[in-house]
Amino acid sequence: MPSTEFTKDRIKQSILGKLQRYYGKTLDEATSYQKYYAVASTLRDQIMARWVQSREDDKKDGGKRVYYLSIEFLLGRMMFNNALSLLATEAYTKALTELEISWRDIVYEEPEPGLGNGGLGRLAACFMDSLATLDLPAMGCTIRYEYGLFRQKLTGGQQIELPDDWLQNGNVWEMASMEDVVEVHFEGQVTSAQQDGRTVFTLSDYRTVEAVPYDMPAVGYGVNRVNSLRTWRARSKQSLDLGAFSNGDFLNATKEQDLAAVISKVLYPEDNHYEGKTLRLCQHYFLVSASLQYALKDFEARFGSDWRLLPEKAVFHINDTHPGLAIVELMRLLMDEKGLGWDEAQAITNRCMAYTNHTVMAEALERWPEDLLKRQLPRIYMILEEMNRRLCEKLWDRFPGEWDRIAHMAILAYGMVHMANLCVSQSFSVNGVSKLHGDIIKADTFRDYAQMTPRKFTFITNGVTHRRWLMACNPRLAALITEAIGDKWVREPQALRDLLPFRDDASFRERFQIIKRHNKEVFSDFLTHRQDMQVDPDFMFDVQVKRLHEYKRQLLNALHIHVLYNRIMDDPNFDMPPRVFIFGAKASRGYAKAKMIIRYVLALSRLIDRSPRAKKLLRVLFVENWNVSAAEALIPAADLSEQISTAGKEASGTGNMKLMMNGAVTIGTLDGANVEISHAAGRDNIYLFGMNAGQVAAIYKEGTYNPMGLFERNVEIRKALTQMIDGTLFPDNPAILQSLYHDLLFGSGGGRADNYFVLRDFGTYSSAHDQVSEDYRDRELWLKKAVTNTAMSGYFSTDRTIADYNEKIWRLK
Ligand code: 26Q
Repeated sequence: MPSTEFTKDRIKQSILGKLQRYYGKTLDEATSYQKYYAVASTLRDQIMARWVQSREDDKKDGGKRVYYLSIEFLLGRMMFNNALSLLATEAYTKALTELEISWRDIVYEEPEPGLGNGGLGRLAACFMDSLATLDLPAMGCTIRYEYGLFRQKLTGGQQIELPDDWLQNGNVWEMASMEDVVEVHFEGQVTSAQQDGRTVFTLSDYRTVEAVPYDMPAVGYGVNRVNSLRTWRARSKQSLDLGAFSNGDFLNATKEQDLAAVISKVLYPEDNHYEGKTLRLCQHYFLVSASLQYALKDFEARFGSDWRLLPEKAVFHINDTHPGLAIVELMRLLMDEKGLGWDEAQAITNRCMAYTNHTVMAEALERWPEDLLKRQLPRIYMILEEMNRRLCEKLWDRFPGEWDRIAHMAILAYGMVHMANLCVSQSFSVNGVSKLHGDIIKADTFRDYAQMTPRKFTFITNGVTHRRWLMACNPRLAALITEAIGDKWVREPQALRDLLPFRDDASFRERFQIIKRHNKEVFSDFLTHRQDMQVDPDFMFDVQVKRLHEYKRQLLNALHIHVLYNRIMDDPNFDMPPRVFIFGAKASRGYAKAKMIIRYVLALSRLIDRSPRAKKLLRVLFVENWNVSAAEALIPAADLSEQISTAGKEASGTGNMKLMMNGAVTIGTLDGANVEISHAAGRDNIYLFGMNAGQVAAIYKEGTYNPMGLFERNVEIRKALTQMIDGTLFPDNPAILQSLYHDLLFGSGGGRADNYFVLRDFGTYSSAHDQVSEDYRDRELWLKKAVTNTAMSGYFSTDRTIADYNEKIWRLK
């Protein structure tokens, strides 16, 4: 890629030019935000030329492309990564230095697009980076939420949620494409008529929402390709109903506007949890209808109207079931708009759709009441009914008389639309996101389908982009690696393995350690800036950062901290390497138990801080408003990575990979991608504990688990749990954590006691931690483990993941 555009002097000139033209300001007069905007704009200029060229090339090329449909893209800030992809960081750093601007001053000015909840959304963002870098033609499609995931404040020992108004100062990276505006229709009535010997269905009296696309560039690293992330904004077709307006009926004059105004307003904050809200369904349909209409228009422009060619030219990837209505919408478009018959339309559709499952948790499986769908999307519902009828006929042939099995596999059953069954039955590919998860969906979640069409099922282990999660966020480690093994790993991350011999090189280990220490200091500064707190870089950083969820077991971590506190307080001779337990986690607004766990962690933090003795060895830090930027600051500083979900519940995990890449050692269960991490790093370089997925399933099935026995036998557990509710933590209101306590020992609301086996796994968890403390004292031993983890993390780059998707599923180029 030519990088001649980026001479220091030209960069300086264009930054000053932007400040003058956009704001009428000199460098001295400009605010930090204006400087940020000017710098970002100069990068955008460079991206633009490549972006246009990529589109032109793709038009001429006539190849296949993938549309990655996802209700979430958790992008994170883009300025620095775009500079990196343009190979321009060095030139920019020099230019900025001469202008007396530091990256740090302006980077924080960029609003973070938090258009996602957690793993699923962040994965989609990493995919965009690797797709472009591998030079694959792809378009990401999502919603341009006006408000992203809420901002979290921690006040009075608990979480409160504030709106994330990320667009208030505009978005330098987006470009509206007014020529691609489409209409999406809701509600209305379906009528049928005979036309040329076939039945034609039309929707009338519908409500119209316009979908306006805003594209953001996904810049390939060191290549010319720039792909688009298309974000759809909803707007009213006409701002006023003029008829109603002139009659003075102002309420109805703006009715149309109401639906339009809310569809792209806010991201639902639920992670791994399904709630059947009408607006959420409208968001899903809005996204898929707009995206598919565009895709078909693009196909027609390139290839005309031979729709049988579609599967060779386009593949639609359904990121979890949320965009699953794409299947039905494609059927509708092919039949109602393009005039195809059912059989032809379905054959094409089935060859165009691929589906990834991201969760096996029952409460996250998406199901919609049939009557809701029928009301909001009557034509879509009709097609679903017919699709289901034909599916059940086939199933009946295959499993005659097996009513239960067929109901379990059907799209419509007991008044609900089962999105997973829709996706599994109508896609040509279904994949899990780690080896273990792939096995579980085949053996359990989709067992009947897997028996019927085993070859449809596969797994592709997740990854993370090593450009954002190593090169950009940990530049010193990246430089050390390159100095040791050259820069091949940048394009071929599995070459990180060449680092392995260096674990036996004492001077390399020393430098690795110095960088880790430096990153801890940088993180402490970041924390000062962000929440006016500091953290001692001489402490071991023990990190659990992820959405707050019972299955992820932050409670197990907290309980262990509580026990450590008691050990320190009860035994004057107790000693351990000083450790700070760092949490970052948002809880969904309505998830009471998750919020209670946050209160417990914050209460422990206060309790420890009150004891001069305890706080010398033990601290608890909660990073407020956990997001991509916080992750970029903390992960390079982490020593220990907590991946402690109940086995069988975490489909993959991706934070585990980011931490491994940055030299953190994992303490974890054999769940999700931890299994593969332990194979890659080797048994000696990970701390495994707890039941495995098979044992969890067995004990669950037996139904004989009795946490009360553990409570009675284990003094440490008994003491900590008792203190949870005896006023030790909340002297003024000891009952605050009552239900947490009660759940662990007795269960609640029909749920079983300790449903996620916190007490059951406590013993082995605590022993694993004792081993961690012992090993951490042996600095050389620990560093060897850390280096090994970085060296073996290359497999977990999304460059490998995307190559696998392309080979097994998409077959682009
Ligand atoms: C569905 C319907 C209605 C409302 C909300 C939802 C919903 C929203 C978000 C369901 C699930 C999610 C998010 C799931 C998620 O993030 N799963 C994670 O995906 C990662 C990427 O594959 C995995 O690494 C994690 O293990 C998995 O938990």
